[in-house]
Amino acid sequence: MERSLVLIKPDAMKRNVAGAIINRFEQRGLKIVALKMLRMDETLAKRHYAIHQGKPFFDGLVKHITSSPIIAIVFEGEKAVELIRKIVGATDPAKSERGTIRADFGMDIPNNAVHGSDSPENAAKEIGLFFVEKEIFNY
Ligand code: IDP
Ligand code: MG
Repeated sequence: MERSLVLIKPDAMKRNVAGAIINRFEQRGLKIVALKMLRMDETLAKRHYAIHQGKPFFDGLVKHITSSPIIAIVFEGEKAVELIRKIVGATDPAKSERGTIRADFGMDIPNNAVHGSDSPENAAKEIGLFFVEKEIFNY
């Protein structure tokens, strides 16, 4: 079984659609094995988005992700990383396929409702930023 990290981003939190978004993943057979609500600080945001350091949108990205509490979730399932990216849709909600989370809940590129890890390697790294192993359940 594979694990991946999902973040419900501040724009979705502020629009009260976290539950509706989490439901999308559960409906596709993904199991919640860890979950917490937290407000990311600048240090955590910069670590989580380290790959984008130096890009023109980096500062805005950090500002957005730290602008309200978020929900961090570890989902487990068969090919969880790839399946979650499919359920989430393209980065730009305007270009996301119909029925994806970003097409249905995203507003624009910065406010695209969710984060999903892009590879099993990055998923493991990202999960480690938010959770210790004893917070992740086997059931
Ligand atoms: P992803 O979330 O689909 O994996 P990434 O390229 O990893 O997309 O970018 C991380 C996040 O940074 C995106 O979800 C989006 O919110 C934001 N972002 C990406 N590209 C841009 C941009 O060109 N302008 C503003 N924000 C961007
Ligand atoms: Mg990404």
